[in-house]
Amino acid sequence: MSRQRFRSIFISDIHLGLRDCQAAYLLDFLRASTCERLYLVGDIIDLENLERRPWWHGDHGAVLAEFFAIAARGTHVTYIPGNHDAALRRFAGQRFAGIDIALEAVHVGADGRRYRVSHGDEFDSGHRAPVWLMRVGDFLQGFVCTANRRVNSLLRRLGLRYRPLSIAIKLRIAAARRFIREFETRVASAARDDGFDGHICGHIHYGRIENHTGVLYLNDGDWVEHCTALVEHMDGTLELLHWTGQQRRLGLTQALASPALPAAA
Ligand SMILES: [Mn+2]
Repeated sequence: MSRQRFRSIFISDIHLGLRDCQAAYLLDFLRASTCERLYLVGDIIDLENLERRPWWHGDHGAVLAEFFAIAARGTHVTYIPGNHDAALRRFAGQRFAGIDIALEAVHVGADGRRYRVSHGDEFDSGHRAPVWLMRVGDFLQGFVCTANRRVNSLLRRLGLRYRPLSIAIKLRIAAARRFIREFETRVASAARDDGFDGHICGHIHYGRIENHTGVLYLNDGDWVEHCTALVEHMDGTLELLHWTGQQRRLGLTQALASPALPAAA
């Protein structure tokens, strides 16, 4: 099988060690692609969950082995820990088996655009939700994941394609829409203040490419519910891919042709 070549691949929120991690789809994507630069944009291993509920699956180890194999083939691999693998942040600046650990990175696209790359939890709103509300949120998230798993195993048995349930649910909840919009705005305005052309992050499990008046907000999504990766083509075009079995372009995917943006000042 010939692999699809990308200049860069950005993936995050894989949550290895969490039952709902879609490791098999991710393995399929990694084995079908090659790239010059691979950015692991946080929440790769869910150390936080592993501490509470130790659980592991062979596919999850295979994903880690694949990352090391990719680095060994000469791809620059950068691992930017997120809040669920924050324990790895203390190794920032070090290199393990060809994988560089960093708190954030600057990616220069083939078209010369400069993107800040970070997990994104630093943009969480300062207002903390009450603990009881966070518990309800955790419960709902678990419920959506379980429902997602059941609906999709049914779809698979019927020979239909994987459908991320939670995108549909989140988009129908006004509070979720507001949360996503406010997060995006904080990320994009910080990128503008610091003179970047865009910011590439993950964290909120909602893949998206959005132009905030000349500054790009790019979220690579997750591999728990949506199975999305942000890829940079050889000409610098960025695209959000949905990968479950066969490659699909998600409804919300936008390929962004280089001339579409005004040059950043
Ligand atoms: Mn996160």
